[in-house]
Amino acid sequence: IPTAVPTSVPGLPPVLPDPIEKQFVGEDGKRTLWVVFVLMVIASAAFAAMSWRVPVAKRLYHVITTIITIIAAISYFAMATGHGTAIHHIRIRHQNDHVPDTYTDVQRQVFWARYVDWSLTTPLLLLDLSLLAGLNGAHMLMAIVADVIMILTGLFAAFGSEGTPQKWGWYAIACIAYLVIIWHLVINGRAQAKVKGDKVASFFVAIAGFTLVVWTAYPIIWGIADGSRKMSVDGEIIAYAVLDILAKPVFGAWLLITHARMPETNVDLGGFWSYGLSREG
Ligand code: RET
Repeated sequence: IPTAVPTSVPGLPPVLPDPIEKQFVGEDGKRTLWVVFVLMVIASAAFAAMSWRVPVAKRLYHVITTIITIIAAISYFAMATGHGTAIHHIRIRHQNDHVPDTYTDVQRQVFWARYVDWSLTTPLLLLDLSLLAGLNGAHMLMAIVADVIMILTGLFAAFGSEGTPQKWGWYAIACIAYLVIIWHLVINGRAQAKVKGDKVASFFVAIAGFTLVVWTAYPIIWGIADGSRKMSVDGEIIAYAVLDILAKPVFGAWLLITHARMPETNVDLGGFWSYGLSREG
């Protein structure tokens, strides 16, 4: 049976053969996205309910933490329904010794909705930690700006071209920004937390240590999945799902429950936060 060979029609773009490899989301990935969406909704409702048990003046961590899981829920809804995703075309070059190089064309699905989520939620997670430590405004702002740079350059890396300095260049910049964040948490955060007393200091070391371990897994997963393409799209979804649950609902529950038991963790923001409260009586 003769096979049809795509030919170019004069005046139209050339017809290319089908890309050799398609890396798209499968059933397991989709199911995982829906499960995490539901968990994020439940966490948001639980954190909101916890906030109603304390006076408005003491709801700062509750508000920040609830916003974090609400944003994650929205992002997971988008991804589960097939939004917030783009197809990234990659041409992988195979270097051969004696014959000309060959190429594999790959289409991989990249969920950019994650980066929108992370660019909003990771600064809020850092805000939670900075307030807990009692970090000053200058250090807080630097850590948060480094964080936004890390996520945006990570997004550029995810869509960077293979075989050029682009992809790994952006990745390197993102990693440097991440080191700035670690510096602020480990050096400045710890020093400031000590000023708030031993109890807050040891809680800060525990929860910031947990944060560093979980956060550091993200660039590792990225390197395996998006960097060297050694993990399927479903594998990537499942890995990030586990990390997201640890970084948001588990982190949030730990922070809010400890906050309820440890009055030393209170933050007094004064003016803005208490504006209007005195009139309510
Ligand atoms: C990227 C790739 C580029 C290099 C680095 C990264 C770090 C990402 C991190 C993400 C944390 C996300 C969290 C989400 C909340 O649920 C962008 C993967 C360093 C640290 C905590």
